[in-house]
Amino acid sequence: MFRKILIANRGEIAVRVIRTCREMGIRTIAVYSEADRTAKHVRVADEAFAIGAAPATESYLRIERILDVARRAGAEAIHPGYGFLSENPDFAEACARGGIKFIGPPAQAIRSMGIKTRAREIMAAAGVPVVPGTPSAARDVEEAAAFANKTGYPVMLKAAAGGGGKGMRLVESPKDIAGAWAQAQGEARQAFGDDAVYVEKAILRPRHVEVQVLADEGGNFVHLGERECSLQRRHQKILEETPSPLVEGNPRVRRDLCRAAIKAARAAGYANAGTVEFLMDAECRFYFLEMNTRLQVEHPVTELVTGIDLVKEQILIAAGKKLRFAPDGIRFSGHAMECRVYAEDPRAGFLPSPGRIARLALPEGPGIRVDSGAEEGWTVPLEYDPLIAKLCAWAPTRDEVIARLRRALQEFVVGGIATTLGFFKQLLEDPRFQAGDIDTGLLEQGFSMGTVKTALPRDEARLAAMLAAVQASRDSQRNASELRGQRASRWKAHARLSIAGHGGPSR
Ligand code: MV4
Repeated sequence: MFRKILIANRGEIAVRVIRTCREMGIRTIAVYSEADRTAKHVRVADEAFAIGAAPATESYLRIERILDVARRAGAEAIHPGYGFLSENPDFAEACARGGIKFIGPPAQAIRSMGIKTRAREIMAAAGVPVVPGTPSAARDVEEAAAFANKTGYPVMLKAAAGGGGKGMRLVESPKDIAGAWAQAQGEARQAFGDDAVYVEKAILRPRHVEVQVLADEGGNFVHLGERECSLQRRHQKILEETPSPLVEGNPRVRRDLCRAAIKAARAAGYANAGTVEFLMDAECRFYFLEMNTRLQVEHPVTELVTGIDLVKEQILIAAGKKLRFAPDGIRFSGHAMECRVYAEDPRAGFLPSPGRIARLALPEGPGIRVDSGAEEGWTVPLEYDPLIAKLCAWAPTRDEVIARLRRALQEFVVGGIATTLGFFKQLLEDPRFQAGDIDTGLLEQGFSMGTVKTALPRDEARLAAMLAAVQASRDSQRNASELRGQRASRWKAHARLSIAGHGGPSR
């Protein structure tokens, strides 16, 4: 077993990985940027090393500096967390070259799943259902239009190098396809340096359902059930739960979905923890969307219903241990939900509100788990994703989880900055949400938090600049491969702000 692990990340996920390492008797090495000198993850680690200036490109994304610290400090393995370098195949390879174990999948699996058309191709060949679409990128708009005419509108244009909704355009009729094609291509080029675009039939009112898998390095696989992640805003997940209310009443769908996920992981040549994302339509037909080759933000809900520490399993797998679970050996119990509590102002179109946390009282008590890298008196840096805490709850039933979360939200106090706590209080009161009616349109349609009518503060230019900077840096944590997209993010941040300024959410 490893004696020392370096955590190449910050915030709540670094703290969370450090906790498991400590339980396993493994020493932990933190790295930190200038903006994180006083951060919690630095204090709770056994050792900590400065790696550069505040921007992620100068610190958390610096492969050589991080490997240098690992060598100097004697780390045998690196846990990348999520975002930053976690899905960078070059980093995984650099670790291997440096004789340091990357706690994650083989570089080849990261690389092939990172190219969305390649991932689709692999899954289709393996018999995993994929959305009907062009097998690879369309050559030109004529080829895209030909596909659309054949399958029928609406269709979705997507960046081949993309993922996570960047460079994506819904096209409802033939007259719109030329414009949408140019937009998708332009956005893809700016965001990924690659303008390849492919076409899929659009799934209407889809749900996002994903399956957690574990694989050891000897080719054994197990699934840990599904997570419902349909509540999103601008492709950012807001609240996740397991089991999915939609899948729950449908054991055959669950069985097929989880089998498809294992088939997908096998086809990807996978090892370690991963997630297979699916789109699900109203009839519970499901289609492979992408595979996330990392530990995900929302992994705690799976931990709460299985009792399995996913980080511990990741470390055991990386150390060459065989999976400890039989294919049908996982016991699932009760229901779990996660609210991502952000330093954002829902009344100002979810504008980031970094600043000093003057007061912080975290909820506790039965069935509550809070993963946080924030502390009272600490200033949320504006350079990174402004997540303050993941508020998670477990209870025997979904209704009880909701009641528990509502209680916990009342206990949760954050003073000094705006947060999304009030937004969650309203969401959890919503009868549609309570009924499990959480298709992806809920947040964009009727459910509002005063975002529609509240005027934005006057100093638009200053706000736009701040929003753009924050958005660019949080993108770099959410998906390092999107780093090249900072210019695009800035452009989009302006676009979003102006849309919000005209009185409503953009989708
Ligand atoms: C789609 C889709 C409809 N049809 N693909 C892909 C990335 C993800 N962030 C959004 N994606 C979608 N891909 C086809 N062929 C609709 C979405 C989508 C979505 C999917 C699940 C949950 C929320 C969503 C919000 C907007 C768009």
